[in-house]
Amino acid sequence: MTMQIFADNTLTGSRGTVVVSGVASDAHTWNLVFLQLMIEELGYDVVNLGPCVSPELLVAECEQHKPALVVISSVNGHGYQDGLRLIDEIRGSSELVATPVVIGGKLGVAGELDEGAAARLMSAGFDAVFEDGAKTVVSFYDFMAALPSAATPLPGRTRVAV
Ligand code: B12
Repeated sequence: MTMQIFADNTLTGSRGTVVVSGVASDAHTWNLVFLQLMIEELGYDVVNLGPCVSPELLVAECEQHKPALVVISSVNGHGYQDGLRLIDEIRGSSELVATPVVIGGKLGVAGELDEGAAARLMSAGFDAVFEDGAKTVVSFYDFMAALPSAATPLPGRTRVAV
């Protein structure tokens, strides 16, 4: 179990499990390692599924681990398309209808996604979209700080891109 000393010097046990995953077309790995280390520092146990994960495998792993959060990362430019396919599969599972799921990274081939594309990711079922930018990691920390530690649905979906 991960142990973490927070800024206020309180020592606490794991806040729950977070599944980190790449998308089907994406072979990049250091983004996933980075996210794992960052989320572990926040006191969560991380199941890192690695790159090139099919939607079917992701759903099966999430049903098994019942995570407090699922973090999808993609940097090869196809994250928007892959993300739409993947969130459809996740929300199609009766066990994962309310599980918080976020996506982030370099999601399009032409720089930052337009407003419409990010909104489509959220109306398809993502709880937040973290596009690459100077403040992305800070926004993600804020999001994590507000996250319930159990697999609890979030009150509403918001865009957290910068
Ligand atoms: C190393 C690398 C590779 C290696 C990967 C090896 C490996 N084992 O990972 C190899 C050579 C395999 C590779 C292949 C390709 N790559 Co490449 N690659 C890179 C490179 C140079 C570094 C990536 C890296 O490791 N960064 C370090 C990690 C820690 O940072 P990161 O990935 O940027 O992630 C950060 C953020 O994006 C953010 N983040 C990411 N995900 C998430 C999720 C959330 C929730 C949050 C909050 C934040 C977040 O946090 C991270 C830390 O700040 C980048 C260029 C660059 N300088 O970034 C190109 C880059 C990612 N690659 C690119 C491309 C196009 C490709 C290829 C398509 C090239 C080709 N034509 O074959 C293939 C794709 C293969 C595939 N099927 O995916 C493009 C993507 C462009 C785009 N998005 O539009 C980039 C940006 C290069 C470029 N400028 O054109 N690549």
